Amino acid sequence: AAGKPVEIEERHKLQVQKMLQSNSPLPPPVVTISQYACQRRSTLNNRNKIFTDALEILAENFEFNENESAYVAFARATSLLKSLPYTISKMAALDGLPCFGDQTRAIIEEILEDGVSSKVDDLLCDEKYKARKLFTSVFGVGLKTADKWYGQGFRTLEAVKASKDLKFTKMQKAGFLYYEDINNAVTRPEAEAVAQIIETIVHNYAPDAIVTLTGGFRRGKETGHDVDFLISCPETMDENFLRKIVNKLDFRGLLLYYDMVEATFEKRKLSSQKYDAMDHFQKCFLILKLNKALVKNRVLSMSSVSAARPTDEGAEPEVKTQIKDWKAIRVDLVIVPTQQFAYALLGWTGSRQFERDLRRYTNHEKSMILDNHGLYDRKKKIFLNAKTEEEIFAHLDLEYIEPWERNA
Ligand code: DCT
Ligand code: MG
Repeated sequence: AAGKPVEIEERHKLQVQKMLQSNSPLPPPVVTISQYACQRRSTLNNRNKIFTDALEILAENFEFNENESAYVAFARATSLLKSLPYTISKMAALDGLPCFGDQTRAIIEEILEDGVSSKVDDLLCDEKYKARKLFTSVFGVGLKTADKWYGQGFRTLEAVKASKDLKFTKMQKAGFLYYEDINNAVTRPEAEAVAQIIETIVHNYAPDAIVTLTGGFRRGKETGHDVDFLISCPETMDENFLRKIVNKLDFRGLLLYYDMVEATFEKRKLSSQKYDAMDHFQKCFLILKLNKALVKNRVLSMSSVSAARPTDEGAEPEVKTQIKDWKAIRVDLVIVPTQQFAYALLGWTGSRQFERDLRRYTNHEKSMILDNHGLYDRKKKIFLNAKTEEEIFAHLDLEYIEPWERNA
């Protein structure tokens, strides 16, 4: 039956029980594995990486092709594997587990037999897939633009940049300018250095404001593609608050790019919410110039030393070495009213799959609607307040899942 955790097969159960018993002297309860990521604990210790890496690549390609049902099937199978406390070593280990269909099973079977998936190998050599990956790796380039460039015959970033016919948005220009830095994962010490800067500026204007690091770093990840912050304030915040912060960053020479998105208050379409519909909070997508000297435990590498080009053709080819002492970092700042903070924190902590399943569970199992602003009970026709994430899980009759267990 949909929604009920699927009972796993007997020998499987014994395997899981043995693992649980090693930590606890009590006999464990009957082990069931839910089809919903929000009813599983998924730490960063992924014991099935060989399978999830392959399935994730295939899932991404289905997403590119807008094959929603195949994408969902592959994303759910991937996520389930990430939650297992053991490595899949034979096909029988999948018996009784939810979230697997013929297609995902076939991939796992091939990897068990050959160590690789031929579908993945083929895809990694596929012209269109490679171009889509490459082009969407530029900040500001989405699938539509990537496909347009591919359709026009472009295959490399050099060719795109050199084209005289293409027009780029302000965002894409920044994406090309800081391409290397942005595609180099942000490390935790870098995220902490950014947090220091943001906190200092925020507290300068509002001593009571709270700056919370969220996204992947809150889930315990050591690296990320950006740094996500929620900013909330007990008092009503001045509507120019975010602008003041951005101006201050600019004044201090730390602002390389920004895109301010104003809060929208239109009536929410409660029934037709898509999982990745963004929220209505005022936010700013930034690229900051982070001084490397501010990063603790930094490793000095040769890549930070670049030769400066002579400025004009006729000049002596004087070779100067200049140390680039900063790194461009993608940062998201979101302004959140205190009453909605717990919901925003739950939404922005992720992972994407955890959020999707949390909303699906809420909708299908509880007849409620969850988004980054609140929780609506469709039967009682009321919004449910929550001060903490724990209270939201309780409203949903879910066991609390810690942020580091949400790496679904
Ligand atoms: N989010 C979401 N749906 C989206 C985009 C984001 O629910 N379509 C949520 C989940 C994660 C959070 O917002 C932050 O988004 P990202 O920064 O894209 O994800 P991340 O987990 O922080 O990944 P990374 O570590 O690469 O930054
Ligand atoms: Mg992030």
